[in-house]
Amino acid sequence: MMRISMSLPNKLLTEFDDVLRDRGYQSRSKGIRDALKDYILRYQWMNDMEGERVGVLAVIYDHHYVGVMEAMTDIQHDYMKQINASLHIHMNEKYCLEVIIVKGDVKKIRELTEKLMRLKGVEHVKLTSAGTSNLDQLHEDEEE
Ligand code: NI
Repeated sequence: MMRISMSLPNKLLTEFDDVLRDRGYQSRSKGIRDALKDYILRYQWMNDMEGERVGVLAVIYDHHYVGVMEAMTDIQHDYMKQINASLHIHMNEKYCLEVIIVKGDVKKIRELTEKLMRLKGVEHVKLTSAGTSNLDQLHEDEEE
C-alpha cells in the first residue's frame, strides 16, 4: 500500500461522500480505490474495442469557462469525417449539453472522446457506442 495526499474541490468530495453513504461504504479510502478500479476498467474496455462503430457522445460543459467553446468547436472540426451531427442544449445558466453523433473507426472516436475529456471546463463526457458489423452481437460501451 502507498499513501498519497491530494486536493479535491469541496463539492466533488461532498458528492462522493454522499454516494459512499448511500452505498453503505464504511471507508472513504475503499470508495476511492473502487472508483479508481472502475475508471481503469472502463478505459481498458474502451481500449479493447476495434473496428467501425456508431455512437453518441454526450458532453456537459460550463460555457462560461474561457476558451472551452472555441476548443470544443476546433476539436470537432478535426473529426468532421466521424461526426454526423451534433445538437446543443442550453441546460441552465451555467451548463450546456452537446450531443454528438459519431460513426467511424473506433480509434478516431476514442481520440475525439479523450480530447474532449481533457478539456478544462468540460465536466462530463460519456460515449455510448455499438459495433456496426454484426448487430446480433451488439456491444455497448460507456466511457464516463
Ligand atoms: Ni448552451
